[in-house]
Amino acid sequence: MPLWQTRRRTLDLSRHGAIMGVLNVTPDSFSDGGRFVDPDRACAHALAMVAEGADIVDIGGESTRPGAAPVPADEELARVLPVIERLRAASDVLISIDTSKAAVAAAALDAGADIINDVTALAGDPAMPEVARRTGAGVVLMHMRGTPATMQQAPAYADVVAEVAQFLRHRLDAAIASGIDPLRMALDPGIGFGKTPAHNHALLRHCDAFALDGRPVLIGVSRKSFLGLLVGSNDPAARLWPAVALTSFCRERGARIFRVHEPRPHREALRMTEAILTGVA
Ligand code: HH2
Repeated sequence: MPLWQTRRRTLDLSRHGAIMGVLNVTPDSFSDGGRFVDPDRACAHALAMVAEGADIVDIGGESTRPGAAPVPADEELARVLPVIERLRAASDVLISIDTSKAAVAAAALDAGADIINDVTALAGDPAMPEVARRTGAGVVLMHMRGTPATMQQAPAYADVVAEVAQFLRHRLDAAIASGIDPLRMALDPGIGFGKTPAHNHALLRHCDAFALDGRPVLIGVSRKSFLGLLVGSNDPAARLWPAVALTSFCRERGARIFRVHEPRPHREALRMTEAILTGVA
């Protein structure tokens, strides 16, 4: 029975999966860099995603695209805090902070965020586990090979599914050992983070392998380049339909949280898939 406890609310994901809408407050994110650097515009886009059915808004101030350079904490905070403050004042939606820095996570939680989405699985900053424990935030533990600067340099695995599952097992155990309630954790194989297209396909095909201890699995495929390869296009807009297909497929394979740029089509695919799976319209 996948329950996910976040700071203020518990999501019951047993029947319906959740949509996490992406809000990149960055000048350089790979698909929407620069569109939402103005906090009012960013907040308006977040509210539009909520109206489209986003259950969570994931706010990030540092791009993790392949080759991206790290951003200092004060710069990251200056990008995300005004947006979190505005969104929290305007809506009760769950807010997640996409960061691997403890100082950014702590300030974001103080400003009203509910979830820490950490692409380093709490290993990037030694102070992060304590922030997660003390605040009672929901936590996304994601697998990445290397760092965004290096991760796409010839990634190699003997058995990608087993190795990613083993990494997540290790990080989940470490988080539990540092005092974080297991019910607060969600697990993510990190599609595109140090993986070839074939690795991504294998991870998606076996995404049920990451539901360790019954924790909900989060999948983030939206607008990623491997989607364009199959449809023979470099245009991020052409990546929507393959991504929607994967939301449906991964829900059928047991994933429960979907990190996407366009909530409406993904939500509709999810609800249709769930009606078929459960026999309840
Ligand atoms: N993907 C991206 C960023 N954060 N977090 C989780 N848990 N899972 C993901 O797959 C994931 C993530 C990359 O996508 P995006 O935010 O659109 O781009 P950028 O990192 O360039 O801002």
